[in-house]
Amino acid sequence: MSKPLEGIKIIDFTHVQAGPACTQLLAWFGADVIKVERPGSGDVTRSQLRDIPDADALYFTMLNSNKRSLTLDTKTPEGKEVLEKLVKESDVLVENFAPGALDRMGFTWERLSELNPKLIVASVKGFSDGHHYDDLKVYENVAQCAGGAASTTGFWDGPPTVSAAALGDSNTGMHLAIGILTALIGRGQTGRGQKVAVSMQDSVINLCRVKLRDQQRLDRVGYLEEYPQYPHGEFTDVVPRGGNAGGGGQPGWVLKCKGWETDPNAYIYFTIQGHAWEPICRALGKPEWISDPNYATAQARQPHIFDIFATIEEWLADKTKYEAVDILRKFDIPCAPVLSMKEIANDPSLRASGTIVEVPHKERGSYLTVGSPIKFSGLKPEITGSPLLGEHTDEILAELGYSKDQIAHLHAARSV
Ligand code: CAO
Repeated sequence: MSKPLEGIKIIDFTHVQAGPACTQLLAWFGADVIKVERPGSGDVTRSQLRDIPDADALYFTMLNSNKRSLTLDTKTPEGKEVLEKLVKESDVLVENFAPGALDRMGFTWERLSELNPKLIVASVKGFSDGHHYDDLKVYENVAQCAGGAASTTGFWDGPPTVSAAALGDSNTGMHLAIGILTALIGRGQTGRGQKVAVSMQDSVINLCRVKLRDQQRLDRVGYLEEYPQYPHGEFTDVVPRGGNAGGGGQPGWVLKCKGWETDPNAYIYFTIQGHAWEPICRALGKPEWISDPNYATAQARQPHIFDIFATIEEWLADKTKYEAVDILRKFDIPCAPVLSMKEIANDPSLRASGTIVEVPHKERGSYLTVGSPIKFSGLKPEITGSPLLGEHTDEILAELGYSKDQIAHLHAARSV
């Protein structure tokens, strides 16, 4: 099966999570992704949170599959020369260094496009260029706080809360991948590369647009009827934290099932979708609620929505989360069990679809990783293990035209 990005060469000058998540995705779809790493140490995640002494950590292996690794000290003259050769032969350079680091290395946008006018230079930064915080180094949770996610996540009586989902990192990488693919199509039209920049703050804001919707509704009417604060609680002039309430027009909540006292994930998410009210009442054995004016409309239900959830929890008390969903699915009620990472790791459907995959690794043995969440009719991405540090250095240097002696000299000078 041919891969759509075959023939696209990418210099992967990324580290930690935001950049590597982007280039890994492009590698799955066929691009030749060359991860450029500092000799001796490499990407810091190789050694962060190790579970096996001296072997690459899962943090690294799960974000760098399908890539090749080239060690290169781009601060030495020889290292710069290798990078320049690579730039001339590549389609894309992706980086997520601290602001100004690439410029300090001597590889400004002007210099890179002079070396290769067709090159696309793609960057992740914490804040966008010109922003009053554009000098800051940024990690995941910083971006979640700066992008509006933290102020709107959690419970009203608790502090701003960050999500476990990598809204700042992997999400930004996905945005950058879209930018790169767009620039590649643009290059087909103009023959020229361009600079593509995505900030972590902007990427979080993009996912928080429903909260900006709510801010404007709150400004206009002073309350938000789908939040738990309505109608009994207080609203201030900012979007509050809504606990586990649904983000759209459908009230929902995380509800206890059988075993919740000992199992931290014995819960389901239950959504009270307006037009599903009748089947919900039938499923719960409460047919009298269908025509009761206190329950019949969403507006009538909202003042006592938590009493309704409490009644549903009584119904759930003798059912496991799986049994409950099996009953509710027959009534077309949108719901799902709250799944632990252990359950996700062992889920046969996720294994069958290639979303959770086991891949071999030269040092670790096999490990689990997340495969492509994007499914195609004409492409089944094959996930391979991540490269060892510098595993492909000699091979890549030879492809660039370096002789065996020259490669030996680069090693001796510690430039690769
Ligand atoms: N050869 C020589 N030098 C190299 C090199 C190589 N192959 N690779 C990196 N370096 C150098 C850089 O040039 C930089 O040098 P200077 O500081 O002298 O310019 C230095 O290594 C450190 O780079 P850095 O500042 O990017 O790394 P850091 O660990 O201090 O900061 C991070 C990490 C992530 C906070 C920062 O890179 C950043 O803010 N990136 C942008 C936002 C981002 O992507 N954050 C998400 C990270 S995922 O959670």
